[in-house]
Amino acid sequence: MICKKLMLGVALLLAVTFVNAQSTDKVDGYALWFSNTEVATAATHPTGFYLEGKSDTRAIITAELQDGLSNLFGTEIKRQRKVSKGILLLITPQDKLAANYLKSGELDKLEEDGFLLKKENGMMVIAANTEIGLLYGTFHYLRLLRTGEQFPVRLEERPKFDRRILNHWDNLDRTVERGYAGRSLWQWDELPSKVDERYQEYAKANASVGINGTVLNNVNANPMILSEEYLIKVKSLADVFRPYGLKVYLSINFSSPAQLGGLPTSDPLDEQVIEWWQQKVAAIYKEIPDFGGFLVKANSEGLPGPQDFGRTHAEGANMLADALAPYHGIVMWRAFVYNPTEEDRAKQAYNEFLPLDGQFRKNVIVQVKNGPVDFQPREPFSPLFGRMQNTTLMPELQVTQEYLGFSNHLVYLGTLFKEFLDADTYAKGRNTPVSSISDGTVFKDSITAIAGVANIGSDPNWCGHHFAQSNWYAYGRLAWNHQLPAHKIAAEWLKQTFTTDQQFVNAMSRVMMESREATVNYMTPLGLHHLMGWGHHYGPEPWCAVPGARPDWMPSYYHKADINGIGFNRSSTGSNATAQYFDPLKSMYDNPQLCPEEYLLWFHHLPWDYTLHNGKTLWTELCYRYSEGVDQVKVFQDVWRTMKGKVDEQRYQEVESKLETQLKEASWWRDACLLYFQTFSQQPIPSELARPVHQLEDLKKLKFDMKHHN
Ligand code: BDP
Repeated sequence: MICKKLMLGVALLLAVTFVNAQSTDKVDGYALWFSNTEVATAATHPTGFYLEGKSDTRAIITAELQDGLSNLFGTEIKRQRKVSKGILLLITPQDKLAANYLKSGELDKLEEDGFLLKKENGMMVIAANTEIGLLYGTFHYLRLLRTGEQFPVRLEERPKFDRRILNHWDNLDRTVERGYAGRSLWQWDELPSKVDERYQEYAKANASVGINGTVLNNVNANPMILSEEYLIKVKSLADVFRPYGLKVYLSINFSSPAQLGGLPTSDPLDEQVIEWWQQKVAAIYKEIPDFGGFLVKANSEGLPGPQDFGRTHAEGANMLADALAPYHGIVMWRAFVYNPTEEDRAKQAYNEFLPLDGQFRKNVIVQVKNGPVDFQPREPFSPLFGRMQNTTLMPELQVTQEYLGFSNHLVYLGTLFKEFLDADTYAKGRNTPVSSISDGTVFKDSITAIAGVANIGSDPNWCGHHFAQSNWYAYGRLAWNHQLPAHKIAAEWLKQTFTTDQQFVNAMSRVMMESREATVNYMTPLGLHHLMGWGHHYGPEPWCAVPGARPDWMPSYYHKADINGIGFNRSSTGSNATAQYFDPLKSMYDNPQLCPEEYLLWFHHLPWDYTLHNGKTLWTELCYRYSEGVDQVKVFQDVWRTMKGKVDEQRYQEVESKLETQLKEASWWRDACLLYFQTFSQQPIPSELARPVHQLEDLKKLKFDMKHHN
């Protein structure tokens, strides 16, 4: 308790530091979307706030309100001992005063995490069924103030997904797989004796956008995470996160019974193995009574799994699910599986999982990446969504920019997430988008969930690029409400992170909204994908051919460029991946004339002089798209320059320098791809477009140094 009080004290101190930092013009981004402390003049301020009782969560609410309101209104606003007119009242049905301020059944629809904001009897009221709901309501109110909105007359909010989870791909040695913001936040060597105050800031940031779960370690899991030594460390993190409503989950290695427990096998049907897991789960819950469950990557990219013992994914998942069920734990079983076979990689997860539909326990959720390949700048949605109708599915989005310029490129992913969530699957006729397939609307799943692979590290600004914070933010906001428009989230984030200056917000939200499309243009336009270098996944290497490497890890597997044309024929005359979709998508995707151009080369191999809808040939259009991508980044740079003075100097300079890198690398992508594909198309780059600034031979010699990007 003393320790918690101390931590809260530290949090308060930090909050004060943020205000000061702003005024000295040095803002390193540590304060995330709490950076902007402009005074909320437009809103009426409460005379104080009232909330009953004591608990860790109530203490957090008190500190957030006391700080937040006092900073925003420039006058001290305190917790009061009595309810009076003009006050902000926070209340749950368990509170003593509930009967006076809540009608019976008023909060029924809000479930556990929802909240109600209402104006009543001259008071502003935040009500929720749980303390965590109150905390979410508090953050929502503060967000309204920070974004210049009024307290609503009545607003009910309830999350679309029950579990809104971050997946950290963090290793126990503090390296981060596909992490570009320093080292892992988790200082395993210091835990549990030293608990860094940053963990609390992390939990706060998550709670402020409604994220309520975190998988601490990499899906390529080290069995050691389940050792007694590490479980004590995990417990200490869970204790910090609990009052923020953030549950801890772990990635497990399927062969832990053998590797950690010393058993002769990890066969999921073996009695000893079953018992080993039961005991392990019991030991976890003894330390962490609200532990969330396991995330499992099995029989994927060389990791062990049930198939090593002739068992199915369902048998493996169910064994773990049975061990977790008595404690209400869940298993998130990943569908990211593919092998170097003759079969198109994009079809494999579907082929492997669909036959298992209906065989999973109720507390198993199959976690499916948004696209059928792997987090490319653009992919169509995975056809498992909508097809697997008797299994709970959860989307896995990638917040970290593995294939989108790491933390060097400004790429707002709100638009990518939305494109996926809004994509109509046609599983039950028109208007059955991925979002309603996975949020329980269409299939009435008992648990609903969504995951985002985190982009967070030990860098002072958490995400490496100041604008990459917006992707963490947008993921959380969409996990809460996938109906929010991407531009609204961008504007919200800009206002809270920088300034509410309308010119700034308008201009920079336009940049953010265009940024992902620009990246698709300069990296992988018209449905191209997987053109990056091997291993690091950073720069362009469409020519990459590593002797002995798996063909499905090489770009040529995907672009299939030759003198006849370019693209992967996944139509009925090719791999027939189009058949995995429901009609009308199936027939649209199957026909190059009807296929949306953004997926053209995903589904078709077409001649260089194939005519597109705008009358240009495929080769010419590729040249245009690549050039447009570069031009878009130039515009982003110009717009940012006009923002000088509107934001603090430190973040201004840091973003400016990242944009310079992005521009350089956008033209690197354009030149590499166009010059390489030109060796097949044998056609000139249209004279009206900028000339390449590189030589193909020089680009091929470039060696990418990962050290500078971690
Ligand atoms: C790929 C990453 C790899 C991950 C894998 C996964 O390149 O590092 O381990 O996905 O999701 O995107 O398991």
